[in-house]
Amino acid sequence: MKLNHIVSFCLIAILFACKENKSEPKEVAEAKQPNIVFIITDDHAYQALSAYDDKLIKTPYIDRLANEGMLFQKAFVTNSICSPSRAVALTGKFSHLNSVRDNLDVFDTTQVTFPRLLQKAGYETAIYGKWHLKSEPKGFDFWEVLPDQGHYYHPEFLTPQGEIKEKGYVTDVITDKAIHYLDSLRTDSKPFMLMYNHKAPHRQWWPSMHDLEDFKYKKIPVPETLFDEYKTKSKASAEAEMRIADHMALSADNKIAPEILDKLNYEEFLDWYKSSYTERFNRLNEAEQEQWQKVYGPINEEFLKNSPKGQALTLWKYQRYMEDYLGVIKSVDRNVGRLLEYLDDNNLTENTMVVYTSDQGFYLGEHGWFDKRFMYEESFRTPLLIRYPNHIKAGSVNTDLVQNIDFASTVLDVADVEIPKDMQGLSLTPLFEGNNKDWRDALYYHYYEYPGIHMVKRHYGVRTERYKLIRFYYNIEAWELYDLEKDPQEMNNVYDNPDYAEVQKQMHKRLEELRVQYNDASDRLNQKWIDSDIKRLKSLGWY
Ligand code: SGN
Ligand code: CA
Repeated sequence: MKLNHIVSFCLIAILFACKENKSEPKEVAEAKQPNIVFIITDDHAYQALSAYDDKLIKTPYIDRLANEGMLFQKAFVTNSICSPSRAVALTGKFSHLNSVRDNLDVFDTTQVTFPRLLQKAGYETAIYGKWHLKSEPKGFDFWEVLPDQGHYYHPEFLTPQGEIKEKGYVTDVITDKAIHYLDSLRTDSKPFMLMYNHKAPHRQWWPSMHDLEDFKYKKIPVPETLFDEYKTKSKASAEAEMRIADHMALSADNKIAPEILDKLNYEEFLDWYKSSYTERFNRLNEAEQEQWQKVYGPINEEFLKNSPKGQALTLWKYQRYMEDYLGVIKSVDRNVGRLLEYLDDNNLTENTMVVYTSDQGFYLGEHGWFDKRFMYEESFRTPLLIRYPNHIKAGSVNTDLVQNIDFASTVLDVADVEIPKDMQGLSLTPLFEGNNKDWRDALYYHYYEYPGIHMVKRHYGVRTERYKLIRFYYNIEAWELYDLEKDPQEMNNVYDNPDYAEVQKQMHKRLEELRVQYNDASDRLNQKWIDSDIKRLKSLGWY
Protein backbone atom coordinates (compact mmCIF):
# COMPACT_ATOMS: atom_id res chain seq x y z
CA MET A 1 0.00 0.00 0.00
CA LYS A 2 0.89 3.65 -0.32
CA LEU A 3 2.67 3.10 -3.58
CA ASN A 4 0.59 5.99 -4.88
CA HIS A 5 2.07 8.13 -2.21
CA ILE A 6 5.61 7.39 -3.28
CA VAL A 7 4.80 7.81 -6.98
CA SER A 8 3.13 11.18 -6.54
CA PHE A 9 5.90 12.31 -4.23
CA CYS A 10 8.51 11.48 -6.90
CA LEU A 11 6.44 13.19 -9.59
CA ILE A 12 6.19 16.37 -7.57
CA ALA A 13 9.91 16.25 -6.80
CA ILE A 14 10.71 15.80 -10.49
CA LEU A 15 8.36 18.61 -11.51
CA PHE A 16 9.95 20.97 -9.02
CA ALA A 17 13.41 19.88 -10.03
CA CYS A 18 12.66 20.60 -13.69
CA LYS A 19 11.12 23.93 -12.92
CA GLU A 20 13.54 25.33 -10.39
CA ASN A 21 16.85 23.62 -10.07
CA LYS A 22 17.64 20.60 -12.14
CA SER A 23 20.87 19.82 -10.39
CA GLU A 24 19.47 19.54 -6.83
CA PRO A 25 16.60 17.07 -6.75
CA LYS A 26 17.57 15.97 -3.20
CA GLU A 27 16.98 19.41 -1.76
CA VAL A 28 13.60 19.52 -3.44
CA ALA A 29 12.71 16.11 -2.06
CA GLU A 30 13.61 17.21 1.46
CA ALA A 31 11.41 20.27 1.09
CA LYS A 32 8.29 18.09 0.93
CA GLN A 33 6.03 18.93 3.83
CA PRO A 34 6.11 16.27 6.52
CA ASN A 35 3.03 14.58 7.93
CA ILE A 36 2.05 15.40 11.47
CA VAL A 37 0.43 13.22 14.12
CA PHE A 38 -0.57 15.23 17.16
CA ILE A 39 -1.61 13.18 20.19
CA ILE A 40 -3.29 14.93 23.12
CA THR A 41 -4.36 12.73 26.01
CA ASP A 42 -6.49 13.97 28.87
CA ASP A 43 -5.01 14.38 32.36
CA HIS A 44 -1.93 12.21 31.75
CA ALA A 45 0.49 13.06 34.55
CA TYR A 46 4.19 12.93 33.68
CA GLN A 47 4.61 10.99 36.94
CA ALA A 48 2.80 8.13 35.20
CA LEU A 49 4.86 8.01 32.00
CA SER A 50 8.02 5.96 32.25
CA ALA A 51 10.08 8.14 29.91
CA TYR A 52 9.87 10.62 32.83
CA ASP A 53 9.59 8.33 35.81
CA ASP A 54 9.03 4.59 35.98
CA LYS A 55 8.10 4.17 39.61
CA LEU A 56 4.36 3.90 38.91
CA ILE A 57 4.03 2.37 35.46
CA LYS A 58 5.98 1.29 32.40
CA THR A 59 4.76 2.87 29.16
CA PRO A 60 7.12 1.31 26.60
CA TYR A 61 5.19 2.37 23.51
CA ILE A 62 4.87 6.05 24.39
CA ASP A 63 8.50 5.96 25.54
CA ARG A 64 9.46 5.03 21.98
CA LEU A 65 8.85 8.66 21.05
CA ALA A 66 11.49 9.79 23.55
CA ASN A 67 13.91 7.00 22.63
CA GLU A 68 13.58 7.87 18.97
CA GLY A 69 13.06 11.61 19.48
CA MET A 70 13.12 14.28 22.17
CA LEU A 71 11.81 14.35 25.74
CA PHE A 72 10.91 17.80 27.05
CA GLN A 73 11.58 17.94 30.78
CA LYS A 74 10.13 21.37 31.31
CA ALA A 75 6.94 21.51 29.26
CA PHE A 76 4.05 23.50 30.77
CA VAL A 77 0.54 24.72 30.03
CA THR A 78 -0.88 28.25 30.28
CA ASN A 79 -4.14 27.39 32.09
CA SER A 80 -4.33 23.91 33.54
CA ILE A 81 -7.73 22.69 32.43
CA CYS A 82 -9.12 20.87 29.43
CA SER A 83 -11.01 23.16 27.01
CA PRO A 84 -8.69 26.14 27.56
CA SER A 85 -5.60 24.02 26.88
CA ARG A 86 -7.07 22.69 23.65
CA ALA A 87 -7.96 26.21 22.52
CA VAL A 88 -4.39 27.34 23.30
CA ALA A 89 -2.94 24.43 21.30
CA LEU A 90 -5.11 25.22 18.27
CA THR A 91 -4.70 29.01 18.23
CA GLY A 92 -1.28 29.63 19.78
CA LYS A 93 -2.89 32.32 21.93
CA PHE A 94 -3.46 32.66 25.65
CA SER A 95 -6.96 32.07 27.07
CA HIS A 96 -7.83 35.75 27.39
CA LEU A 97 -7.42 36.12 23.60
CA ASN A 98 -8.74 32.81 22.23
CA SER A 99 -12.33 32.83 23.59
CA VAL A 100 -11.91 29.92 26.06
CA ARG A 101 -10.94 30.77 29.64
CA ASP A 102 -12.71 27.82 31.27
CA ASN A 103 -14.57 24.61 30.43
CA LEU A 104 -17.84 26.53 30.03
CA ASP A 105 -16.76 28.90 27.28
CA VAL A 106 -17.62 28.03 23.68
CA PHE A 107 -14.69 28.01 21.24
CA ASP A 108 -15.04 30.62 18.50
CA THR A 109 -14.30 28.59 15.38
CA THR A 110 -13.98 31.63 13.14
CA GLN A 111 -10.51 32.12 14.63
CA VAL A 112 -7.27 31.29 12.89
CA THR A 113 -6.05 27.85 14.02
CA PHE A 114 -3.09 25.77 12.93
CA PRO A 115 -5.28 23.04 11.33
CA ARG A 116 -7.01 25.74 9.26
CA LEU A 117 -3.70 27.19 8.07
CA LEU A 118 -2.37 23.73 7.25
CA GLN A 119 -5.49 23.02 5.24
CA LYS A 120 -4.96 26.21 3.27
CA ALA A 121 -1.36 25.21 2.63
CA GLY A 122 -2.45 21.94 1.03
CA TYR A 123 -2.56 19.59 4.00
CA GLU A 124 -5.34 17.17 4.64
CA THR A 125 -6.47 17.45 8.26
CA ALA A 126 -8.37 15.08 10.52
CA ILE A 127 -9.32 14.78 14.18
CA TYR A 128 -10.52 11.71 16.08
CA GLY A 129 -11.36 11.56 19.78
CA LYS A 130 -11.62 14.27 22.38
CA TRP A 131 -12.47 17.79 21.24
CA HIS A 132 -14.34 19.35 24.21
CA LEU A 133 -14.72 22.83 22.75
CA LYS A 134 -18.52 22.85 22.44
CA SER A 135 -18.68 24.24 18.90
CA GLU A 136 -18.37 21.91 15.90
CA PRO A 137 -14.77 21.26 14.74
CA LYS A 138 -13.69 23.52 11.89
CA GLY A 139 -10.54 23.29 9.82
CA PHE A 140 -10.70 19.49 9.55
CA ASP A 141 -11.44 17.48 6.41
CA PHE A 142 -12.41 14.51 8.54
CA TRP A 143 -13.65 14.49 12.09
CA GLU A 144 -15.34 12.24 14.61
CA VAL A 145 -15.25 13.56 18.14
CA LEU A 146 -16.65 12.64 21.54
CA PRO A 147 -19.54 14.77 22.74
CA ASP A 148 -18.27 16.76 25.72
CA GLN A 149 -16.14 14.41 27.93
CA GLY A 150 -17.36 11.26 26.19
CA HIS A 151 -17.68 7.79 27.73
CA TYR A 152 -15.19 4.97 28.30
CA TYR A 153 -17.51 2.17 27.24
CA HIS A 154 -19.42 2.03 23.96
CA PRO A 155 -18.92 5.73 23.33
CA GLU A 156 -21.01 8.09 21.23
CA PHE A 157 -19.27 10.24 18.59
CA LEU A 158 -20.30 13.42 16.85
CA THR A 159 -19.65 13.28 13.13
CA PRO A 160 -20.47 15.61 10.22
CA GLN A 161 -23.43 13.28 9.61
CA GLY A 162 -24.71 13.42 13.18
CA GLU A 163 -24.25 11.36 16.36
CA ILE A 164 -23.26 7.71 16.17
CA LYS A 165 -22.73 5.11 18.88
CA GLU A 166 -19.82 2.71 18.74
CA LYS A 167 -19.20 -0.62 20.42
CA GLY A 168 -16.05 -1.14 22.43
CA TYR A 169 -13.62 0.68 24.69
CA VAL A 170 -13.04 4.34 23.89
CA THR A 171 -9.23 4.22 23.58
CA ASP A 172 -9.43 1.26 21.19
CA VAL A 173 -12.25 2.86 19.21
CA ILE A 174 -10.43 6.19 18.74
CA THR A 175 -7.32 4.32 17.60
CA ASP A 176 -9.35 2.21 15.16
CA LYS A 177 -10.78 5.42 13.70
CA ALA A 178 -7.34 7.06 13.41
CA ILE A 179 -5.86 3.98 11.72
CA HIS A 180 -8.88 3.64 9.45
CA TYR A 181 -8.34 7.24 8.39
CA LEU A 182 -4.66 6.62 7.64
CA ASP A 183 -5.41 3.42 5.84
CA SER A 184 -8.40 4.13 3.69
CA LEU A 185 -9.56 7.72 3.86
CA ARG A 186 -6.36 9.66 3.48
CA THR A 187 -5.48 11.22 0.14
CA ASP A 188 -2.09 9.90 -0.93
CA SER A 189 -1.08 13.04 -2.77
CA LYS A 190 -1.37 15.39 0.21
CA PRO A 191 0.58 15.54 3.44
CA PHE A 192 -1.69 14.92 6.43
CA MET A 193 -2.12 16.32 9.92
CA LEU A 194 -3.93 13.93 12.21
CA MET A 195 -5.06 14.90 15.71
CA TYR A 196 -5.46 11.65 17.64
CA ASN A 197 -6.88 12.74 20.97
CA HIS A 198 -7.75 10.45 23.83
CA LYS A 199 -10.36 10.75 26.52
CA ALA A 200 -8.15 8.62 28.74
CA PRO A 201 -6.95 8.85 31.46
CA HIS A 202 -9.68 11.32 32.52
CA ARG A 203 -11.76 10.83 35.65
CA GLN A 204 -13.65 8.49 36.44
CA TRP A 205 -10.92 6.10 35.32
CA TRP A 206 -12.74 3.04 33.93
CA PRO A 207 -10.04 0.65 32.64
CA SER A 208 -10.49 -1.55 29.62
CA MET A 209 -11.56 -5.18 30.19
CA HIS A 210 -7.99 -6.15 29.20
CA ASP A 211 -6.48 -4.17 32.04
CA LEU A 212 -8.94 -4.68 34.89
CA GLU A 213 -6.59 -6.80 36.95
CA ASP A 214 -3.24 -5.31 36.06
CA PHE A 215 -2.65 -3.04 39.01
CA LYS A 216 -5.08 -4.52 41.51
CA TYR A 217 -3.48 -5.21 44.90
CA LYS A 218 -0.10 -3.92 43.69
CA LYS A 219 1.28 -1.69 46.40
CA ILE A 220 1.65 1.76 44.86
CA PRO A 221 4.26 4.10 46.40
CA VAL A 222 2.60 6.90 48.38
CA PRO A 223 3.70 10.49 47.65
CA GLU A 224 5.42 12.22 50.57
CA THR A 225 2.92 15.07 50.52
CA LEU A 226 -0.29 13.01 50.61
CA PHE A 227 -1.14 14.43 54.03
CA ASP A 228 -0.06 17.99 53.27
CA GLU A 229 -1.69 20.50 55.64
CA TYR A 230 -0.79 23.53 53.49
CA LYS A 231 0.88 25.21 56.47
CA THR A 232 2.67 27.94 54.55
CA LYS A 233 0.23 28.22 51.68
CA SER A 234 -2.68 30.61 51.20
CA LYS A 235 -6.26 29.50 51.88
CA ALA A 236 -6.60 28.65 48.19
CA SER A 237 -5.15 25.17 48.80
CA ALA A 238 -7.22 24.27 51.87
CA GLU A 239 -10.40 25.57 50.24
CA ALA A 240 -9.96 23.67 46.98
CA GLU A 241 -12.31 20.70 46.69
CA MET A 242 -10.03 18.11 45.17
CA ARG A 243 -8.61 16.20 48.10
CA ILE A 244 -8.54 12.42 47.83
CA ALA A 245 -9.58 12.25 51.49
CA ASP A 246 -12.64 14.50 51.26
CA HIS A 247 -13.69 14.96 47.65
CA MET A 248 -12.83 11.76 45.81
CA ALA A 249 -15.96 9.65 45.41
CA LEU A 250 -15.99 6.14 46.90
CA SER A 251 -18.64 5.20 44.33
CA ALA A 252 -17.83 6.90 41.03
CA ASP A 253 -14.05 7.08 41.51
CA ASN A 254 -13.25 4.09 43.71
CA LYS A 255 -16.01 1.83 42.33
CA ILE A 256 -17.72 0.87 45.56
CA ALA A 257 -21.37 0.11 44.81
CA PRO A 258 -23.80 2.70 46.28
CA GLU A 259 -25.71 0.03 48.23
CA ILE A 260 -22.53 -0.90 50.12
CA LEU A 261 -21.89 2.75 50.96
CA ASP A 262 -25.47 3.07 52.19
CA LYS A 263 -25.04 -0.01 54.37
CA LEU A 264 -21.92 1.50 55.92
CA ASN A 265 -23.43 5.00 56.20
CA TYR A 266 -20.57 6.46 54.14
CA GLU A 267 -21.54 9.80 52.69
CA GLU A 268 -20.28 11.12 49.39
CA PHE A 269 -19.12 14.70 48.97
CA LEU A 270 -21.82 14.99 46.29
CA ASP A 271 -24.68 12.54 46.18
CA TRP A 272 -24.57 12.74 42.36
CA TYR A 273 -21.50 10.48 42.32
CA LYS A 274 -23.61 7.46 43.26
CA SER A 275 -25.92 7.82 40.27
CA SER A 276 -22.94 8.61 38.10
CA TYR A 277 -21.36 5.28 39.10
CA THR A 278 -24.58 3.38 38.34
CA GLU A 279 -25.03 5.13 35.02
CA ARG A 280 -21.52 4.18 33.93
CA PHE A 281 -21.82 0.61 35.17
CA ASN A 282 -25.04 0.24 33.18
CA ARG A 283 -23.17 1.12 29.98
CA LEU A 284 -21.30 -2.20 30.20
CA ASN A 285 -22.92 -5.13 28.42
CA GLU A 286 -23.86 -8.24 30.38
CA ALA A 287 -20.61 -10.12 29.74
CA GLU A 288 -18.58 -7.05 30.70
CA GLN A 289 -20.58 -6.53 33.88
CA GLU A 290 -19.83 -10.11 34.82
CA GLN A 291 -16.12 -9.73 34.13
CA TRP A 292 -16.10 -6.46 36.02
CA GLN A 293 -17.75 -8.02 39.07
CA LYS A 294 -15.13 -10.77 39.16
CA VAL A 295 -12.50 -8.12 39.82
CA TYR A 296 -14.41 -5.38 41.67
CA GLY A 297 -16.78 -7.72 43.60
CA PRO A 298 -14.05 -8.91 46.00
CA ILE A 299 -12.80 -5.32 46.40
CA ASN A 300 -16.33 -4.28 47.42
CA GLU A 301 -16.67 -7.21 49.82
CA GLU A 302 -13.38 -6.42 51.47
CA PHE A 303 -14.36 -2.78 51.82
CA LEU A 304 -17.63 -3.81 53.47
CA LYS A 305 -15.74 -6.05 55.87
CA ASN A 306 -12.93 -3.63 56.80
CA SER A 307 -14.75 -0.29 56.40
CA PRO A 308 -11.56 1.78 56.71
CA LYS A 309 -11.71 5.24 58.28
CA GLY A 310 -9.49 8.30 58.76
CA GLN A 311 -5.96 8.06 57.38
CA ALA A 312 -6.43 4.39 56.53
CA LEU A 313 -9.36 5.35 54.32
CA THR A 314 -7.32 8.03 52.54
CA LEU A 315 -4.54 5.54 51.87
CA TRP A 316 -7.07 2.99 50.67
CA LYS A 317 -8.66 5.57 48.33
CA TYR A 318 -5.25 6.60 46.99
CA GLN A 319 -4.40 2.98 46.26
CA ARG A 320 -7.75 2.38 44.51
CA TYR A 321 -7.38 5.64 42.55
CA MET A 322 -3.97 4.64 41.26
CA GLU A 323 -5.02 1.07 40.38
CA ASP A 324 -7.67 2.39 37.98
CA TYR A 325 -5.79 5.46 36.73
CA LEU A 326 -2.75 3.37 35.79
CA GLY A 327 -4.98 0.67 34.30
CA VAL A 328 -6.50 3.28 31.99
CA ILE A 329 -3.02 4.45 30.91
CA LYS A 330 -2.04 0.86 29.99
CA SER A 331 -4.59 1.00 27.22
CA VAL A 332 -3.40 4.41 26.00
CA ASP A 333 0.13 3.06 25.82
CA ARG A 334 -0.86 -0.08 23.94
CA ASN A 335 -2.94 1.92 21.46
CA VAL A 336 -0.25 4.53 20.82
CA GLY A 337 1.95 1.50 20.11
CA ARG A 338 -0.57 0.28 17.54
CA LEU A 339 -0.59 3.63 15.78
CA LEU A 340 3.21 3.89 15.72
CA GLU A 341 3.39 0.37 14.36
CA TYR A 342 0.98 1.34 11.60
CA LEU A 343 3.30 4.21 10.64
CA ASP A 344 6.26 1.79 10.62
CA ASP A 345 4.49 -0.81 8.52
CA ASN A 346 3.37 1.75 5.96
CA ASN A 347 6.60 3.57 5.46
CA LEU A 348 5.29 6.69 7.16
CA THR A 349 7.59 6.92 10.18
CA GLU A 350 10.42 8.71 8.43
CA ASN A 351 8.45 11.67 7.13
CA THR A 352 6.06 12.15 10.05
CA MET A 353 6.49 14.30 13.13
CA VAL A 354 4.70 12.68 16.09
CA VAL A 355 3.90 14.82 19.13
CA TYR A 356 2.67 13.28 22.39
CA THR A 357 1.31 15.57 25.07
CA SER A 358 -1.56 15.91 27.54
CA ASP A 359 -3.97 18.82 28.00
CA GLN A 360 -2.27 19.30 31.37
CA GLY A 361 -0.63 17.41 34.20
CA PHE A 362 -2.45 15.86 37.17
CA TYR A 363 -2.04 15.28 40.88
CA LEU A 364 -1.43 11.67 41.80
CA GLY A 365 -1.82 12.26 45.52
CA GLU A 366 0.73 15.10 45.78
CA HIS A 367 -0.56 17.69 48.28
CA GLY A 368 -3.36 15.21 49.00
CA TRP A 369 -5.01 15.91 45.63
CA PHE A 370 -6.35 14.50 42.42
CA ASP A 371 -7.34 16.83 39.49
CA LYS A 372 -5.30 19.82 38.24
CA ARG A 373 -5.94 23.61 37.82
CA PHE A 374 -3.26 24.93 40.22
CA MET A 375 -0.01 26.47 39.02
CA TYR A 376 1.97 24.03 41.18
CA GLU A 377 4.30 21.80 39.18
CA GLU A 378 2.28 18.57 38.94
CA SER A 379 -0.57 20.24 37.06
CA PHE A 380 1.30 23.16 35.49
CA ARG A 381 3.68 20.76 33.77
CA THR A 382 2.57 18.38 31.05
CA PRO A 383 4.29 15.52 29.23
CA LEU A 384 5.82 16.41 25.87
CA LEU A 385 7.62 13.95 23.60
CA ILE A 386 8.36 14.69 19.95
CA ARG A 387 9.73 12.32 17.33
CA TYR A 388 10.78 13.83 14.04
CA PRO A 389 13.29 11.61 12.23
CA ASN A 390 16.20 13.40 10.54
CA HIS A 391 15.43 16.59 12.46
CA ILE A 392 15.62 15.45 16.08
CA LYS A 393 18.40 13.23 17.32
CA ALA A 394 17.11 10.01 18.85
CA GLY A 395 17.19 9.95 22.65
CA SER A 396 17.66 13.69 23.15
CA VAL A 397 16.42 15.56 26.21
CA ASN A 398 15.48 19.23 26.35
CA THR A 399 15.33 21.25 29.57
CA ASP A 400 14.23 24.67 28.28
CA LEU A 401 10.97 26.28 29.39
CA VAL A 402 8.40 25.37 26.74
CA GLN A 403 4.64 25.74 26.84
CA ASN A 404 1.52 24.55 24.98
CA ILE A 405 1.30 28.08 23.55
CA ASP A 406 4.23 26.96 21.35
CA PHE A 407 2.46 24.05 19.63
CA ALA A 408 0.72 25.98 16.83
CA SER A 409 3.87 27.89 15.82
CA THR A 410 5.92 24.69 15.91
CA VAL A 411 3.59 22.72 13.67
CA LEU A 412 3.31 25.59 11.18
CA ASP A 413 7.07 26.02 11.14
CA VAL A 414 7.64 22.32 10.52
CA ALA A 415 5.09 22.44 7.70
CA ASP A 416 6.82 25.51 6.28
CA VAL A 417 3.70 27.63 6.66
CA GLU A 418 4.02 31.27 7.71
CA ILE A 419 3.33 31.79 11.42
CA PRO A 420 0.78 34.61 11.94
CA LYS A 421 2.31 37.55 13.81
CA ASP A 422 -0.35 37.48 16.52
CA MET A 423 0.36 33.89 17.57
CA GLN A 424 2.00 34.19 20.97
CA GLY A 425 4.09 31.05 21.13
CA LEU A 426 7.54 30.24 19.80
CA SER A 427 8.44 27.55 17.33
CA LEU A 428 10.30 24.74 19.09
CA THR A 429 12.27 23.87 15.95
CA PRO A 430 15.53 25.55 17.07
CA LEU A 431 15.38 23.38 20.20
CA PHE A 432 15.07 20.28 18.03
CA GLU A 433 18.61 21.03 16.90
CA GLY A 434 19.84 21.94 20.36
CA ASN A 435 19.84 25.67 19.69
CA ASN A 436 18.37 27.52 22.69
CA LYS A 437 20.00 30.88 22.08
CA ASP A 438 17.74 33.72 23.26
CA TRP A 439 15.12 31.24 24.45
CA ARG A 440 12.53 32.50 26.97
CA ASP A 441 13.50 32.75 30.64
CA ALA A 442 10.00 32.85 32.12
CA LEU A 443 6.50 31.42 31.69
CA TYR A 444 3.14 33.08 32.24
CA TYR A 445 0.04 31.35 33.64
CA HIS A 446 -3.58 32.36 34.27
CA TYR A 447 -6.43 30.20 35.61
CA TYR A 448 -10.05 31.46 35.69
CA GLU A 449 -12.59 28.72 36.50
CA TYR A 450 -13.84 29.92 39.87
CA PRO A 451 -16.44 29.46 41.17
CA GLY A 452 -16.66 26.01 39.62
CA ILE A 453 -16.09 22.34 40.22
CA HIS A 454 -13.14 21.75 42.62
CA MET A 455 -13.24 25.41 43.67
CA VAL A 456 -9.67 26.33 42.79
CA LYS A 457 -9.42 30.08 43.14
CA ARG A 458 -8.51 32.37 40.25
CA HIS A 459 -4.80 32.92 40.00
CA TYR A 460 -2.00 33.95 37.69
CA GLY A 461 1.74 33.88 37.96
CA VAL A 462 5.22 33.56 36.57
CA ARG A 463 7.77 30.75 36.67
CA THR A 464 11.43 31.10 35.88
CA GLU A 465 14.08 28.37 35.99
CA ARG A 466 14.31 28.69 39.73
CA TYR A 467 11.36 30.63 41.16
CA LYS A 468 7.61 30.77 40.97
CA LEU A 469 5.37 33.67 41.98
CA ILE A 470 1.58 33.25 42.15
CA ARG A 471 -1.21 35.69 42.94
CA PHE A 472 -4.62 34.33 44.02
CA TYR A 473 -7.42 36.86 43.60
CA TYR A 474 -11.17 37.57 43.60
CA ASN A 475 -12.47 36.35 47.01
CA ILE A 476 -8.92 36.10 48.36
CA GLU A 477 -5.87 38.29 48.06
CA ALA A 478 -2.70 36.26 48.49
CA TRP A 479 0.77 35.87 47.03
CA GLU A 480 2.96 32.76 47.09
CA LEU A 481 6.62 32.46 46.17
CA TYR A 482 8.57 29.22 45.81
CA ASP A 483 12.25 28.46 45.45
CA LEU A 484 12.01 25.41 43.20
CA GLU A 485 15.66 24.55 43.56
CA LYS A 486 15.50 24.28 47.35
CA ASP A 487 11.88 23.25 47.54
CA PRO A 488 10.85 21.28 44.45
CA GLN A 489 7.71 20.00 46.18
CA GLU A 490 6.51 23.57 46.82
CA MET A 491 5.88 23.06 50.52
CA ASN A 492 7.47 26.26 51.69
CA ASN A 493 5.96 29.57 50.58
CA VAL A 494 8.72 32.15 51.07
CA TYR A 495 6.78 35.20 49.91
CA ASP A 496 7.21 36.99 53.26
CA ASN A 497 10.68 35.65 54.01
CA PRO A 498 13.07 38.66 54.13
CA ASP A 499 15.84 36.54 52.59
CA TYR A 500 13.79 36.51 49.42
CA ALA A 501 12.95 40.23 49.34
CA GLU A 502 15.05 40.85 46.25
CA VAL A 503 13.78 37.72 44.48
CA GLN A 504 10.24 38.78 45.29
CA LYS A 505 10.83 42.19 43.74
CA GLN A 506 12.39 40.74 40.59
CA MET A 507 9.60 38.22 40.18
CA HIS A 508 6.92 40.91 40.51
CA LYS A 509 8.70 42.88 37.82
CA ARG A 510 8.93 39.86 35.52
CA LEU A 511 5.25 39.09 36.06
CA GLU A 512 4.19 42.58 35.06
CA GLU A 513 6.41 42.44 31.99
CA LEU A 514 4.81 39.18 30.90
CA ARG A 515 1.30 40.55 31.40
CA VAL A 516 2.20 43.37 29.03
CA GLN A 517 4.04 41.10 26.59
CA TYR A 518 1.08 38.72 26.33
CA ASN A 519 -1.47 41.48 26.42
CA ASP A 520 -3.27 40.18 29.51
CA ALA A 521 -4.32 43.73 30.21
CA SER A 522 -4.76 44.89 33.76
CA ASP A 523 -8.43 45.79 33.18
CA ARG A 524 -9.15 42.06 33.29
CA LEU A 525 -8.26 42.16 36.92
CA ASN A 526 -10.48 45.06 37.81
CA GLN A 527 -13.52 44.28 39.90
CA LYS A 528 -16.02 45.14 37.19
CA TRP A 529 -14.57 42.68 34.70
CA ILE A 530 -14.25 39.95 37.31
CA ASP A 531 -17.82 40.49 38.55
CA SER A 532 -19.25 40.12 35.08
CA ASP A 533 -17.15 37.00 34.52
CA ILE A 534 -18.41 35.46 37.76
CA LYS A 535 -21.95 36.29 36.68
CA ARG A 536 -21.34 34.38 33.44
CA LEU A 537 -20.15 31.28 35.33
CA LYS A 538 -23.05 31.43 37.75
CA SER A 539 -25.61 31.90 34.96
CA LEU A 540 -24.30 28.69 33.42
CA GLY A 541 -25.35 26.90 36.56
CA TRP A 542 -22.11 26.58 38.44
CA TYR A 543 -22.29 27.49 42.13
C1 SGN B 1 -15.42 16.48 35.28
C2 SGN B 1 -14.71 15.80 36.45
C3 SGN B 1 -13.86 16.80 37.21
C4 SGN B 1 -12.92 17.48 36.23
C5 SGN B 1 -13.73 18.13 35.14
C6 SGN B 1 -12.91 18.86 34.11
N1 SGN B 1 -15.70 15.18 37.33
O1 SGN B 1 -16.36 17.40 35.75
O2 SGN B 1 -13.16 16.13 38.21
O3 SGN B 1 -12.14 18.44 36.89
O4 SGN B 1 -14.47 17.12 34.47
O5 SGN B 1 -11.94 18.04 33.54
S1 SGN B 1 -16.39 13.76 36.91
O6 SGN B 1 -16.68 13.03 38.14
O7 SGN B 1 -17.60 14.06 36.17
O8 SGN B 1 -15.43 13.04 36.07
S2 SGN B 1 -11.28 18.49 32.21
O9 SGN B 1 -10.11 17.65 31.97
O10 SGN B 1 -12.27 18.34 31.17
O11 SGN B 1 -10.89 19.89 32.40
CA1 CA C 1 -7.85 17.40 31.11
